[in-house]
Amino acid sequence: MATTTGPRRMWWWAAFSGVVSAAAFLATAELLALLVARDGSPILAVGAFVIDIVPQPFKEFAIATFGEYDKVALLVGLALAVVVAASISGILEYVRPPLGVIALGVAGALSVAAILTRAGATPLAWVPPVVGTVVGAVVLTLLARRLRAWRADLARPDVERAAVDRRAFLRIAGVAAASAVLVGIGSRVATATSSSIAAIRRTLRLPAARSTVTVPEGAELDIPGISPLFTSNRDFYRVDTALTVPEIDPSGWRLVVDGMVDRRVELGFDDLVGIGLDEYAITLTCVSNEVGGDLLGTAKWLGVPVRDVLRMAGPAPGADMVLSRSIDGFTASTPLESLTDDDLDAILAVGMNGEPLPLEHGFPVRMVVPGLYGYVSATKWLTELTVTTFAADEGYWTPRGYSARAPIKLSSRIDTPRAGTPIAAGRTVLAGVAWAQPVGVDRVEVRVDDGAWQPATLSTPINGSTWVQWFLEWEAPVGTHYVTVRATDADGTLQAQERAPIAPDGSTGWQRILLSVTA
Ligand SMILES: Nc1nc2c(c(=O)[nH]1)N[C@H]1C(S)=C(S)[C@@H](COP(=O)(O)O)O[C@H]1N2
Ligand SMILES: [Mo]
Repeated sequence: MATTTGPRRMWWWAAFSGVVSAAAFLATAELLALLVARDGSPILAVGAFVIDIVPQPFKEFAIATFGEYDKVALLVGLALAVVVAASISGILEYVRPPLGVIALGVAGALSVAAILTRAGATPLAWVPPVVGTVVGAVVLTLLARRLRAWRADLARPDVERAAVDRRAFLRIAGVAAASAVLVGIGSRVATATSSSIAAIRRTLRLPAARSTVTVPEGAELDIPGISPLFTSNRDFYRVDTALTVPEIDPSGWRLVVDGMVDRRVELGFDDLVGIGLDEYAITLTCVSNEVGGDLLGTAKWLGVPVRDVLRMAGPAPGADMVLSRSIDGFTASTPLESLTDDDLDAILAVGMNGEPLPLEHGFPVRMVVPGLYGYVSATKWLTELTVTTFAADEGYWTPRGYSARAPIKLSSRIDTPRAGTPIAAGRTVLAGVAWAQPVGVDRVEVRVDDGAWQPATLSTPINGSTWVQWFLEWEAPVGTHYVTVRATDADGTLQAQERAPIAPDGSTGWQRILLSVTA
């Protein structure tokens, strides 16, 4: 027995005791976050902090590599870092107490800082990490003490005592590890599923729309594989910096309009919807959409024009920007004129495709502005509109490598056939979507290999702020062929051919796909 438990083995146990203590720390914090302050979860606060500080190229890499799972990847990376750091603290506490406990204390202090510096931190948010640190430190001290006793027995050697101390160590470690896993996972799941806001949203009845979107004849093409004219809420892309979806009770929600205004205005949810709701069809587009990408979608948004709310406050002369703020601290800089223009329906949306906004799309209120990329206009979980100037203020993405102003660039996409899926020779329908908010698409052209540009047939547009569908019939000959698409907007501007990356203000280029046509 004594010979198989040499010093090397003890180091592994020391590292293990560090990991168990860290698990006890995090699980205790999760439990208290569930009971006392939901924003007090160290894992999520540190994750959110990392999202805000990681350099832009790394963020783009993460989105490109993990797509919708970028946040899962972040949490897995964070978990690995925790395991490494915890192992080191376990070894430190074993060889040089109380260095391990000090390391744990530093980790606790860092998570308190990450939690308290979040926008809108609640008063008791420090409780979960502080109590978690204390519990983790107790577990670490107990385990390291047992481990040293066990080592001393082996050195004497006192085989019987060694067996006793070994069993004691394993018992404490086992109980602590098992309870940490159960309590931690249980609390996390309970927190995630016990959202009372989801229930409030389900029972919320919005006032009926005064007007609904009229979909003209021929607006939707019946072609297999083409993007539907309206994107369902379930399929609608999601892009934001929120690691957990903010939970806002509409009955407590307030919108503050302040800054360079004649009078500060504050509205509750009922005040806002009481202004009168109309439905607007608008295609939302993300600046991160690559040529051919799917970070855009069209919805029927139910809401109130932003101009009606701004008019209540009376923007002062000299103002040229509205900084919209989310409860989670995200901000967007939108040109004032895009929000006051009578011909452009910039709205405060409360509904999406016939339902209250889904939680992840900004419940209860978000902005939607035709013609501007989401990051400079489409603030979700909206709480404040500050009338200001581009000279005085900037939005979340501006210091992170993106332009302060960002009109959507006109573009077009091939939905079907899909590149990489072989098709049979003969009659084929090439089809997709094109967008040029807010002026609208005038023409879509398709080229096969180096042939002539052929005009595609367009669906009837709903308005200039929504995408159109297009199709072209093609007799596909056997072989491999390139298919290229490009659009021209209603002002006569041709989609830019030159490839541009998404930063700083949106990608450009014509999408070209390679199709293999078999006999
Ligand atoms: N609060 C908040 N609102 C936000 C963002 C965000 O990170 N936080 N991202 C913006 C970006 S970059 C885009 S493209 C749109 C996406 O909206 P969606 O997730 O509903 O599709 O939301 C915008 N509003
Ligand atoms: Mo975006």
